[in-house]
Amino acid sequence: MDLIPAPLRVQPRPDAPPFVLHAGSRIAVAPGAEAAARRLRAELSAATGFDLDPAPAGEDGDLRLALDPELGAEEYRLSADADAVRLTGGGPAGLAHAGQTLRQLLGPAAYRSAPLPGADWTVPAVEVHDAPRFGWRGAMLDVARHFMPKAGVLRFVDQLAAHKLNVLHLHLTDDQGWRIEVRRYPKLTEVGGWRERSMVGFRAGGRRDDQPHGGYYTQDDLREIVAYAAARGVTVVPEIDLPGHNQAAVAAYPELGNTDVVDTAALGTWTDWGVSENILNASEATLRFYEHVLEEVLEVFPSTFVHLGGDECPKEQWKRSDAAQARIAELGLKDEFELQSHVIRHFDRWLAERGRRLIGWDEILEGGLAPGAAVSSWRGYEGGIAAASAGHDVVMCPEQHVYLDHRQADGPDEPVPVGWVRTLEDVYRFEPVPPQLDAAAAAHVIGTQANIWTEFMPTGREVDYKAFPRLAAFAEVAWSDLPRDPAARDWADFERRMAAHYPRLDALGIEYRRPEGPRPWQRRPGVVGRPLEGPPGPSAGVAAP
Ligand code: TNX
Repeated sequence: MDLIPAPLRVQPRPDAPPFVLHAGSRIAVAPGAEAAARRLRAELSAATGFDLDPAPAGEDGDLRLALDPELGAEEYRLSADADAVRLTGGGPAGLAHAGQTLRQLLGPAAYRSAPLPGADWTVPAVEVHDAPRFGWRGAMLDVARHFMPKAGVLRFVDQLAAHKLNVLHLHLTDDQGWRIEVRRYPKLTEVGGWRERSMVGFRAGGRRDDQPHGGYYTQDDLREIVAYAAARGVTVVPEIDLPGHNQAAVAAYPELGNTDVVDTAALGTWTDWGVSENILNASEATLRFYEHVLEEVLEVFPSTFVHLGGDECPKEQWKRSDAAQARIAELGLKDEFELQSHVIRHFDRWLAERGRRLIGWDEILEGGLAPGAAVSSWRGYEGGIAAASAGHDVVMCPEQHVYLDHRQADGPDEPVPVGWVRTLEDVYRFEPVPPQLDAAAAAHVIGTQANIWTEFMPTGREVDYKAFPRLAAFAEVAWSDLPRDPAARDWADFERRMAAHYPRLDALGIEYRRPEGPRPWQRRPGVVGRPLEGPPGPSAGVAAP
C-alpha cells in the first residue's frame, strides 16, 4: 500500500474483497467527528466528484467516522472491507490523519481537486493502527527572506497535513523583512515589509537584482492561516526574532537600535544575506515595544509555544555602545551574552504569565537558559543535548541534517549550492534523539523539525523543489517507529514506497526534485551559493550507537 509515513501497524487482507467508493456513497458521523467529516468530505468530493452526503439517520454509511477516547489524540485506526471504511481517531487530529491515510489508499487521484475520467476508487481491505513517535513534527518556513503569499502558505499547510506533519513554524521577521501586521506599529510593515532589492545568490557572486521585494500578512490573513491549519491538525507557531536579526524593525523604528553607535535613522530594510550587526538595543523602552508587538501576536496565534528566535546576535554594537554597557552594569550582568539572556528571560517570564511558553534557537543557552524555555537545536545536537539534560524541552533540527535550504545533490546542475549535500537518503537516516541521552533526557526531545530558509528561494516553486521529496522522508522520521540506528533503516523499502508517493506529489502539484535531478528550468546557472565542503561537521550523536 506504500503508505508514507509508514504506519505503526498495517494488516492487509489480500483475500478479502476491497471497498469501492462510488457516487452513492454516504458518510456516517458519530458525535465529535463532525469537523473531521466536513474536511474529509470536502477533500474527497473535490477529487471524486461524488456528493458523499450524510447517511440517513439509522443507516451505517460507507465511510464511518467516530472518536474513541481510548486512543491518544493523534492516534487512529482505519479498517476497510467491502462494506465500509471505518475511521476512528482519539481526537480530531487522529481523524484527520486517518483521512490522509484513506487518501493514500484511494490512490494519487485522491489528491487532485477535480475528478479525471475513468477514475477508480478502490480501497484494498486492510486494518491500520497508527500513532506518531513525536508530538512536534514541524517544518519551519522562512517567509521573511522571501515572502510567500498567503495562498502559498495555505497550500504548504495542505502539503504538511498530507504528510502528517503537525507544526508550521513561521519565521515572520528578520533583517530582510517584517511580515506580520502590528496595528500599534504600522511602520513595521510599511517600512520593514519590503526592501529595495535583493542579493541573487550569496555575496561572493556579486549579483543583485533591482526588483523591490516585499509583502506581509494582515492579522486576518494569519488568523485564516491558523484556522485553516488547525482544521488539518496543524499548529502554527509564530517566530518574532529578537534581539538579533532585526534590521527591518530598526529601519522602521530607529529608536529600537543602538543609536549611540550607528545612525539607525539612515538604515533601510537589509538588502544583503547574512547576519546584520544592527540588533536591538536592550532598553526598557524596547522591551515595552516588543511586549506590545507580542500582545498582538498572542491575539492571533493560540499556540502554547511562541518562538522568539535568539539566534545569531552579533554583540559588536553592544560592546561599543555606552548605553548597552550602562545597562549591563545597572543590571549587574557579566557581559553582552548575559544581556541577551536578560532579554530572553524577560520574555520567558512575560509569556509564562500569559500561559504561553518560549521556544528559541540554541543560542538562548548562552548566558544561561531561561527557566521555562524550550530549545530549537540547530547548530548540531549539542545545544539540544545540553538543554534536554538540564530538563528543558527540545526540538531537534540540526543544520547538518534537516536544513532543507542545503543542496540535495552534488553536481553543477543542482540549483544554488548551499551548505552540505543532504540527499533524500541522508534525511531518511536522520535520528532526532542522540543515543547518549538517558531515558529521562530523551523524553525531553518533544520532536523534530525541518527548516526551510529562503535566501535562495525567491518563490514557492523553489521552495517546492527544496522541500520535496525530502519532507516526505522527514515526515517518516518524525512520525514512524523507525530503527533508532540510522544504519538499520530500510532505505530500499522507503525508496520503493517513494515510487508510489511521487504520483501523489504530482497530483498535489508539487514541483519536487526528481530522482534524476533538476529539470532544465529548475537550474539556476551562475547563482553562487555558500557550499560547505566535505561531510557535515562534527555533531554529537550522529554515529550509530
Ligand atoms: C542560519 S538557523 C540561520 C538562518 C539562515 C540559515 C541558512 C538560524 C537560527 N539562523 O538565519 O537563514 O542559517 O542556512
